[in-house]
Amino acid sequence: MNKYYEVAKAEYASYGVDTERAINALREIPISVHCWQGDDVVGLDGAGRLSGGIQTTGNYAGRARNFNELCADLQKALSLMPGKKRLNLHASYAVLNGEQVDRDKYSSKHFAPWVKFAQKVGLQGIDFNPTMFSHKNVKDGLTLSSPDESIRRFWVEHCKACIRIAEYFAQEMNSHCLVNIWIPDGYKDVPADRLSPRLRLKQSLDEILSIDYDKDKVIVAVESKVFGIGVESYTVGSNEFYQNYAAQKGICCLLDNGHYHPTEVVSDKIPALLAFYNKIALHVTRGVRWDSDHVVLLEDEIKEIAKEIVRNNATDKVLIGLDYFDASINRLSAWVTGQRAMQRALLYALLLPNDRLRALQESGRLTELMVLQEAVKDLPFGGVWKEYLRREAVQEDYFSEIEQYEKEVLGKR
Ligand code: RNT
Ligand code: ZN
Repeated sequence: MNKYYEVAKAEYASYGVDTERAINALREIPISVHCWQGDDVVGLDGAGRLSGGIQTTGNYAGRARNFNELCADLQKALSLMPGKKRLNLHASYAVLNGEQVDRDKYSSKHFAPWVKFAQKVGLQGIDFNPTMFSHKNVKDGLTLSSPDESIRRFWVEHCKACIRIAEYFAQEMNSHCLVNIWIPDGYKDVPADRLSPRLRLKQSLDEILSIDYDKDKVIVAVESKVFGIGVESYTVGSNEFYQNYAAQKGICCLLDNGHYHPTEVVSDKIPALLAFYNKIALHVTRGVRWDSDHVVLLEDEIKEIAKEIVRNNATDKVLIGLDYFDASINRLSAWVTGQRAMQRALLYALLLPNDRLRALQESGRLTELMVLQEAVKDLPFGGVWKEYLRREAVQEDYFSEIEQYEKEVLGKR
């Protein structure tokens, strides 16, 4: 035990907080680590460049260019991340080995190398995302809502294929697989018809969900968005559209905290949805002025998100995934910094005297509630984090190892 922890433990105990319990709880909360931070969301299936209203900026040296490089980078980054981890894959990371096959025909064999990798490095499960961007069949910016029937069908088939692959992941990993549907569909300028694309999207989703799949193993989610680059005026998959759709069909909503109006917060949406849904999925990101997908840092909103998960005993209900991509700094460092920030936010929330705070609110002692909420901000959180890292057998300093990896591996690419 480190000496900082001794002090922290006693201080927290004086507020009625059990640090041991917090550490043990944190170890059990899985975080799904996105594969796409490693290669600037380019993918392995030949698209070459990113499109669909999302963008990476920067060209820091050492981007992973193939499956082996991505796995090596990911393995290194994962080794520096404490806690339980899952792998969040996009369909564009299919390992095709030269085979001429399009996304509507992808099958489990194209992802078998990822299962092998996930098992080798001890991941808890795999989550999956159909990739409906960076592809020639995104026609006029549309996929599942396209008026071109052959385009719409192609993407429906792609999503069905993804659900089947998800069943395979769930089977092999012995853990559920979240399939998250996000589409870039929308218009740069004022459309003449806002309803028809949504009706087509609804029809497409109905068709996708009509296949027989194991609903305990595969959790299908829909991710809404307010706008994208070049898609500023209208987004087919809006919040209201997907939330109603998910409620009606008994599927899951995925909330990406970069996807709402600037003063709307996901932390407040979590308890709203918990009143209706058994599962909620998250894409944790950090938007700076827009949905910029900056690396997650320990900032206020991430703490609020973590509080809502912890306070509502929803660590099993809220599926936490990361979604950011920074190409301007060392990509491994970006990965680790963001994952650790999420873990720190969760630990911070676990270390609050949540029952006491709630009791103050419920009994209307709001002056005292404010005073206590301010006081706990000064508690020695760092001492508990240090101890957690020690028990997880990862160093506090991850930068030195990454710097060395940069010299030995990334620098030679
Ligand atoms: C885009 C969405 C989507 C993607 C990833 C790559 O705005 O957030 O989730 O970022 O799927
Ligand atoms: Zn997202």
